[in-house]
Amino acid sequence: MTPTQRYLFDLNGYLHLKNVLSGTELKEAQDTVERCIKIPPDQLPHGWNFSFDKSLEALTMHPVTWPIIKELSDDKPRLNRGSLAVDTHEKASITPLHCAREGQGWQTRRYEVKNRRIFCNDIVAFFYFTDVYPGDGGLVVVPGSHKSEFQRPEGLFFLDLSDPNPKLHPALKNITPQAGDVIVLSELTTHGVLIWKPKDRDRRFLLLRYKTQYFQDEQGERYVYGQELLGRLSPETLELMAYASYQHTKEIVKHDVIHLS
Ligand SMILES: O=C(O)CCC(=O)C(=O)O
Repeated sequence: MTPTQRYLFDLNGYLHLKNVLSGTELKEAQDTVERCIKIPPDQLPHGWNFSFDKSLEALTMHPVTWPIIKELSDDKPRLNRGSLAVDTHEKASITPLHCAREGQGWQTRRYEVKNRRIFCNDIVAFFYFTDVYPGDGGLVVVPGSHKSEFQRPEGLFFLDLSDPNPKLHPALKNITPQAGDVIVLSELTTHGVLIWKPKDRDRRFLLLRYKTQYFQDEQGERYVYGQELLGRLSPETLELMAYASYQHTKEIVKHDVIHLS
């Protein structure tokens, strides 16, 4: 991580990285997503859409985000899931604010700073393929909440989850990425999703979830990898997805740039 990224992530609990994808990377990913969303969901491996094409699979270790994932996991990363999201105006409800501390066991998630590096054992990267403009809706976060020590008062932020135009509390921030941008978020940072308002555009992005390689995910059973999925992936990605002991160092973390073979 650069000193600026480290400062901002520590301050806010997330990073908004602009123009991460080159023009070619973005176009290839957009074309892939267009093809992928035409396939009936029951014919795609649930939660694993990133395996659909190398243009998406390569994003799991993109040269801009990979050093960040390595630092946050203290060089012990595991890709836990990679799914596409397409958000349209038809979803008529706000996704309530949530974070991994609530409902998944506050004891299980950590955010620490040690030896001038940040450690975080539950990370998500959102790769955006379409633009979000102020007023559209989409992701909202409570900046700084990854360090919050108090329970969030019930009903503080959203009272009516069907309201497409809620008045945002000043502690909330609506994030408006452009296509090619990436949001890296600690799952300890409280976040939710406003109703998507545009009728002529949707919000498309890839969610890549990372844990430490020795963290036993509470949803692991739901997302067992089928042979069909595993057969499509490159050895580097399979290594990224592998559980391993705390002592083990994966070959992929020794490199900042990974080429999928
Ligand atoms: O739709 C989004 O932008 C965020 C999704 C979300 O809340 C999550 O992955 O935990």
